[in-house]
Amino acid sequence: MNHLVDLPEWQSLQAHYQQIAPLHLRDLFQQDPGRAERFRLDACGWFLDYSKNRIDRQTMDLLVKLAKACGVEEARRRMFSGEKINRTENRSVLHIALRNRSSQPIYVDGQDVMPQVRRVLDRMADFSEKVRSGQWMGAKGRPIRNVVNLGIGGSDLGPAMAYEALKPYAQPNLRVRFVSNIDGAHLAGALADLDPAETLFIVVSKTFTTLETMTNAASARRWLLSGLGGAELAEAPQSAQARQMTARHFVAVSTQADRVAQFGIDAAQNMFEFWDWVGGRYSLPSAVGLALMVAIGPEHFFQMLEGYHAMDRHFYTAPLEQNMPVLLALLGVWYHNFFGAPTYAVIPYDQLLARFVAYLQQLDMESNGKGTTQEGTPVAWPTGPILWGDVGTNAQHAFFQLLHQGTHLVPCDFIGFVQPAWSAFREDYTRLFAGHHDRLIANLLAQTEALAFGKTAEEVRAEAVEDRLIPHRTFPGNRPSNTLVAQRLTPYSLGSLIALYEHKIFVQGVIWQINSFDQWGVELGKQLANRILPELQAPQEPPWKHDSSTTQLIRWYRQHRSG
Ligand code: G6Q
Repeated sequence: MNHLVDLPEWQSLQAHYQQIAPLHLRDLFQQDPGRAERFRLDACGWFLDYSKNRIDRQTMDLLVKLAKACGVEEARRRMFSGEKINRTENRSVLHIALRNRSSQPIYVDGQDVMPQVRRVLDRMADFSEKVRSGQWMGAKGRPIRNVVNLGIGGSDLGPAMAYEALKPYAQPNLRVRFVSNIDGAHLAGALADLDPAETLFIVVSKTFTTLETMTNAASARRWLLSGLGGAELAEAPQSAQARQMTARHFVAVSTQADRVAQFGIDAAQNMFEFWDWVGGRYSLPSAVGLALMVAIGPEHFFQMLEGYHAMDRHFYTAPLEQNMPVLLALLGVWYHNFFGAPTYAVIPYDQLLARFVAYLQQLDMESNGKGTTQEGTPVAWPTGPILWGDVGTNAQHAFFQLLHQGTHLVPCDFIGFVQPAWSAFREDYTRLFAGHHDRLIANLLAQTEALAFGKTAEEVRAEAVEDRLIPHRTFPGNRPSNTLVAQRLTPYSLGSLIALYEHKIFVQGVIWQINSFDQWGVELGKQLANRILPELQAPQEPPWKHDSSTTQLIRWYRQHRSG
């Protein structure tokens, strides 16, 4: 593989950067009246305006040439055809199969995976309908009213984010909660007002070994058994009675049938399978989305898959220069590698997307937070950016000060919708909350404009501002952003939005020559905690194997934990 920075396309971009860097967006807009028309793209119901970027036509040409030189088209083909592109784990990367709504087969090791994907989706739909209709009874013969998802990372963030985003679609008489943290406060808080007789737990873990999830699952089972059968039963989870109760209140989502069975869940009946070619952070459209499907119903879940699939098709078929994920990826590379911007912010102007940034943080930073190339050598260029953000307008009253007048360049993605999600369901809200939405969107648009064009000293002076305050009230502008708008936040638009970012991240990983699909940093965390845990709990001080700082902290904890 050619060294990225030695590619002639990279070097052309470096030279071109010298020409673009001194230009202001004010000049770029003035010089090119057709700019907004030129730098826009429609795909899968999303309208992208990327004209407020520090680019000209040549920038985009050069960036697309870079993508071609880096083999983005070939990498895309290899992913979609099931080749084992996750080389460090020797796995295919086929989240696109989970939402393949066409009749096209998709092969892994010569076997079409689509029949098993459809079979699991059918089982999920069947199960969801049973819970939603009250047909699925708890051990005391009562219908389920509460669903608690136990999982962490990729087994939590996707369904938790999408549940919040699609709440207007959720069945009102079902409470759905997500518990991830091993901090007992999370589980305790989620269960505090629930009746065990009406509560169903979905234990989601690809490996079924993750300390947080397994600890939460064991405690949830104790809570259930003690609530239904008393303290003694809670201490005998493998007894026949306990197993019967567990079967009515616990289902699992995993790739590991044996471990699921060991826990006491009937793997044949009550386990929903997924596969090692689905990475945790890409797993929402698999059985990992079961809690979401129970909440919003199979039909809406399938609409979300349609949205994903539409963006998959767009990404697969559109030429690079008209390919939304590719364009977003290239603009990201432009700022990250040429302007040296280490972070970017995502600001959804939609309260229902409150968890979207946290979700994207995992997707992006776990995928591309790598310092080793596919060939095993250290990278000689910055890779995965730091992603941050929050919902607008809240973010405006918090960190936007830094975006406008700080010393860092932070490119932003603004996301908004023409209509509020609830307008499809609640006519009374349209009346009661009239005016909110236009004000929300006015803020979004005003921010992108102010970031790009700023406010000159002359403009401030014209407002009769005291001379000494003029520098403080001047806004440099020239701060780039993308604006993404869709009609309404729906299962479809959410699915296509997620796929947009998934593929963007993939393209960047290809350009940076890293494997976006492993996560050894996460694995390390899992092992380290398991090593220290027995040392915290041992009755006698164990022989110390750590550095002096860690040893001191363990000792201090041991000395104080009984107090
Ligand atoms: C995601 C990561 C990680 C993973 C969690 C949970 O891509 O691999 O966030 O999802 O560590 O793992 P389990 O599903 O195996 O419990």
